[in-house]
Amino acid sequence: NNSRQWWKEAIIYQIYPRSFKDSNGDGVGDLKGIISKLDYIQSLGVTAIWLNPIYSSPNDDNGYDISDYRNIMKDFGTMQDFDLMLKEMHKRNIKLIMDLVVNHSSDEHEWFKQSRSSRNNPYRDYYHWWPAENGKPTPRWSFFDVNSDAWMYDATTNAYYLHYFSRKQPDLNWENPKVRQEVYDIMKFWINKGIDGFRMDAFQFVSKDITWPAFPKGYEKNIVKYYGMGPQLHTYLKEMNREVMSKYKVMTVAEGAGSTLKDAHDLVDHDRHELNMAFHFEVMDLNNNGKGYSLLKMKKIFTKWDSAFARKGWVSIFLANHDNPRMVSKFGNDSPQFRAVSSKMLTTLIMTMRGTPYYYNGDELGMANIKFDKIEDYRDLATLNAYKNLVNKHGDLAGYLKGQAATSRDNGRTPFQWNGSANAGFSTATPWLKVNPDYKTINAEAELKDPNSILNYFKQVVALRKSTLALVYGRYKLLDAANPDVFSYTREFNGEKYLILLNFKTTNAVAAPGLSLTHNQLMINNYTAPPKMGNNNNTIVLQPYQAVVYKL
Ligand code: TEU
Repeated sequence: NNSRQWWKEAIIYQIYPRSFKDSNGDGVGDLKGIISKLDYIQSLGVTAIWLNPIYSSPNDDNGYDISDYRNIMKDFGTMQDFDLMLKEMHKRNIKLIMDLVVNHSSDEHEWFKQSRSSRNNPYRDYYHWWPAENGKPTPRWSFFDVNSDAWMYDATTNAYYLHYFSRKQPDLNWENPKVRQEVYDIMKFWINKGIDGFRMDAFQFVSKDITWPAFPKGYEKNIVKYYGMGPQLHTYLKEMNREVMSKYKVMTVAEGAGSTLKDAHDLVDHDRHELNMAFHFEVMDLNNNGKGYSLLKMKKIFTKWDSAFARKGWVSIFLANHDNPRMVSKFGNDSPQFRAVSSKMLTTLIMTMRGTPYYYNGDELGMANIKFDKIEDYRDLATLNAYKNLVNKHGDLAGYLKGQAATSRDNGRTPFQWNGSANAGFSTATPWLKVNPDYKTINAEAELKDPNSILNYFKQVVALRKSTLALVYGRYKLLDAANPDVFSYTREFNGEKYLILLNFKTTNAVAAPGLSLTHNQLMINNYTAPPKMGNNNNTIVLQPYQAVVYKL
């Protein structure tokens, strides 16, 4: 696993384009906005960008419902803007990873319009249809549908179509070789433009058992087990690898890694010729109700995944993305007292684990959850449809809103906070989603000026990661495993060794890594004063959320 690859050494910055920077005053971020901020992104030290979907879309799910895979969404600009953006990124040695959303298309895609028009249309088999004269199809649960029903009746041809996500996101039929060829052609189209990789959206769901077996009661609580890793998934991936990845220099990362370590392994074992790496969600599943989590569990999960991939395969390391609340609110502490230190501590974790770090835009400022209290403020269809569902069922709306304030995806999607001027400098118009009112103090301009800011700390840790192969490839070893407050580990490579100590608590905590700690070089510290030694040279007293990296 020490074979050097750019995508292992990369530090990937995720941009949510809708919320990054609006250049034309319509309240929505766009490609020209991104171009105008490339110097900022370069100054962070990151080496690649993963961009959420920018293709033509009616935006039922903010671009995850694509109506034309070879065009740019009107809100975001033009293909010329794209070409310029890519050129400007490459000029700065920043690679571009695009989202590939092919489990489903938009219902406004030409394929679907054809497909739904008649039962013998040549595009009929591009999607999954169930003739209504055969009765109701086997129930399937939908992530986003108001009724949670993934089968939508369509009167035109008296049939149901399948949509795991919203009813405007019909699932493509991967059993159809023509569909797969279409996808490979789309991939080649973007590769020929010069992009460097794909993040494969919901890809673990593409292969379905089209005998539609019934699932046991409550299966939707364990959806990846039932929807993930369908019978033909690996066959399709091998075919895609043959047709596309083996012929071009392009990296691929799967969103989702199945439900077992073996599933994940099978996706990214390089001898199997499928994908390069995968995002697993076990860490993200912690605190998914906003009520807290156990550090001991987190340590176990990171350690388990690291050991499973120590010899072969590669994973992504991340604590946030556009489908989650803000990193500092979910895993740290967004109170005024601890927001900065806990953000920095979490950043240190991401940048010192083995695996490619993916860092979500705005987290370098310590952006926090907006915590809306009214349904009117939300834009995410996931929140809105679940709310409607509850209204229909006369459920507990107040309780639901309280939960969403901590967990909704919109928490992670509020506009990027550039400066203290109106709308945080994101746009001259009213933004599509409210700006977090904390922008007066939490913004890029203010933080650039403050040497102790979260932003400047982020740059420092990124620089260390970039210049330290041990932090990329080095062997990971958990120390002081039973310590409920402190996460301690070493990374070791070619005779170089680093010790990382992270306090996850709001109080002082004692780290006991079991190493002699004299004469070590302190490389990173999120406090100004060096940490205090304990009673002997084997322990260190860490302040609340303190993070330190030593070179041993
Ligand atoms: O999300 C797919 C999705 O359902 C996962 O986040 C899922 O929760 C996880 O794999 C379970 O472990 C992707 C996009 O990231 C999201 O923004 C889209 O809404 C969705 O696909 C539909 O395209």
